Amino acid sequence: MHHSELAAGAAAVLRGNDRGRMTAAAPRLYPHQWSWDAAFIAIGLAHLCVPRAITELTSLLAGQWSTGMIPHIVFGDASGYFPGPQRWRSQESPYAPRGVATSGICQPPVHSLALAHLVAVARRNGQADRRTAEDFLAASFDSWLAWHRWLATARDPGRAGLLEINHGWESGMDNSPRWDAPYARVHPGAMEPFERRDTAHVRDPSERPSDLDYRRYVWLVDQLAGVRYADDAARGCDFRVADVFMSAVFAVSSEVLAELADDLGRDAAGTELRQLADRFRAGVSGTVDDGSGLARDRDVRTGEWLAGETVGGFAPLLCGADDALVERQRALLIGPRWCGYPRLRHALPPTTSPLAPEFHRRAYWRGPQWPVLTWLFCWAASRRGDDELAGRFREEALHQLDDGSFAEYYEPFTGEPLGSRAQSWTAAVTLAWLAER
Ligand code: 9WN
Repeated sequence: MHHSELAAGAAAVLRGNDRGRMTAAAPRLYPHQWSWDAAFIAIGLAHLCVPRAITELTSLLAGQWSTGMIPHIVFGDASGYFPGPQRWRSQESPYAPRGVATSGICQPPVHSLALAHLVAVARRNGQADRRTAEDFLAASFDSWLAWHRWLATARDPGRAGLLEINHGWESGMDNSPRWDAPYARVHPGAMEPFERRDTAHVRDPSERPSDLDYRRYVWLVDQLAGVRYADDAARGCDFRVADVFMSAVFAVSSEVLAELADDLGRDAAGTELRQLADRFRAGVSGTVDDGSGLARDRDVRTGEWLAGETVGGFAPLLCGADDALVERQRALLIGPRWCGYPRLRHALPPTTSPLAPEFHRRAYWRGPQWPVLTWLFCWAASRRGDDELAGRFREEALHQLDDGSFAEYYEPFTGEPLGSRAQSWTAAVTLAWLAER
């Protein structure tokens, strides 16, 4: 497909999923606004219309809690997603915003990347776009800062430089093998019955998490809602894991927010954010297993390290680390256990190594390739000056996207599109890649 056609297709997906002030993450499967999706969507929208990209982030911030938390879902009017507002019961929490229905957990804090991206695009455009974006940056800065402060305190109580999550959904990688051991210790008891809606929207249910997975997910939602999402009480729920990938996102995102603080002359905030970046970068590096060279999550409830060959292990490549570690991880990522695995249709990071026993070529976060993750690795490579790798991933990703379906994820051996079609963040990163060429 010609690149202008691909760009037109991506723009049409974002227009089609536009619900006025928010973009549905996907037309049927995810008909509301998701937190990290919204950030990637704003990155794509910046190339179409800077004010609309700002509206996306403004709508997300309307869901921010008084603690600073940005919830993982801000609900729109659509029905058909489970768990919806009635199950989350966010309005029973004293910290939730009034009049906006949200979930009660969060997702990886990629938002500063979106903010920086849209400010850069707007500055290149100049004139009205520049003014609008700079005004938005100044007006919203304290909200993003509050989000980072909340993560650094409520989610890293021991100041270990690692963020703790209360639900696999917070990682954004729901059924990744990363969470198999901690989920195996979650034993749902009697609970209010529910009906899954997700499996109605995909062709093959084996692409989605299992029913037992879902019982666990909903069990945790009920537990967290039961304590009204109070941070201290939530720490006692059945799942509590230090998430190394989210911590890496936080480190680099804090660094990017610090650069935006410099722009605004917010020196004290800049210093504080750089300290967070340092603390979390060190936290991430400290999890690396010498044998495998991969970073590891840790089950906070048992103290157990969660080793496994998943893409989360490349957290140091996202946030930066000492040269030797970056070199080692780079070689590993392009090597035969990962992108260089000979049966891959596209040499892009699979979510689990094809050589790992947990690998499953069609099952969601257990093997398929996700364009949005490729984009993150690409972004990180160009940030550290590795244009060779960034360019290689970008071109390979554009080949993968050439079918024009803008799928949620792709079968790594055949390139078959899987999950939702017309997934907003897939379209958004396509636009960002095309704009770079
Ligand atoms: C639960 C919206 C979201 C993404 C997540 C992805 C999936 C939701 C679900 O969809 O999660 O939050 O219902 O499966 O795992 O990363 O943000 O695209």
